[in-house]
Amino acid sequence: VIKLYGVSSSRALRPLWMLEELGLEYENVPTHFANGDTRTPEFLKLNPNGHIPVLQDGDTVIWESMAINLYLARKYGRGLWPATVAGEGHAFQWSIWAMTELEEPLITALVNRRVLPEAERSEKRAASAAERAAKPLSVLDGALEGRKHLLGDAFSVADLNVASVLVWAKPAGIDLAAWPRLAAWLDGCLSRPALKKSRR
Ligand SMILES: N[C@@H](CCC(=O)N[C@@H](CS)C(=O)NCC(=O)O)C(=O)O
Repeated sequence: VIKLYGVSSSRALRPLWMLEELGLEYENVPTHFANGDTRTPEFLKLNPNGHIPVLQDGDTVIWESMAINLYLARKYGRGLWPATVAGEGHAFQWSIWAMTELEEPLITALVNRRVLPEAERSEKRAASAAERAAKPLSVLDGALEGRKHLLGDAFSVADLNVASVLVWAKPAGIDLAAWPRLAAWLDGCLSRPALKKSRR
């Protein structure tokens, strides 16, 4: 049985979305990021980093949200996994790019506009993060020129992984109107029924 540790109000949304997309049976072990669940000796055995999400698939334990999704798509998701080695390279590229180029400015804006108690928020930090996000957002918009999805016509693990980071754009108050291709592609990704199911 597949177990996914985490809660959907966290980065665990990413593999929950993937699990729903693949129609797999799994158990969601509720593990919260803010109540000590990620510091118990049992949990630290699974992920010594003390973070959610963690996937347990039989004897295989994987942490890091993007790695979990690449693993799941490779193992179970013929339709979401690229058909060529070049496509696999691009799936890795977009997944690592989402984490290294896109995630930080988005989460900084989100935290300073939504997550922190009001007194601790900084609109200055949020606005500067939103400015930093413009560069990767332009790159993504450019990559979508002439194609429906990141790897071509079909929705794939690359789209899911990048869109699962960009779910933060709206709550972070980042206006995507300047990047119409990106905005349309993101709307398509975020309206997938599997994402709705993963948000419990
Ligand atoms: N790069 C990791 C980050 C994981 C992470 O920071 N998770 C947060 C929740 S979104 C967490 O577990 N925080 C609680 C803690 O560190 O104890 C991933 O994408 O999986």
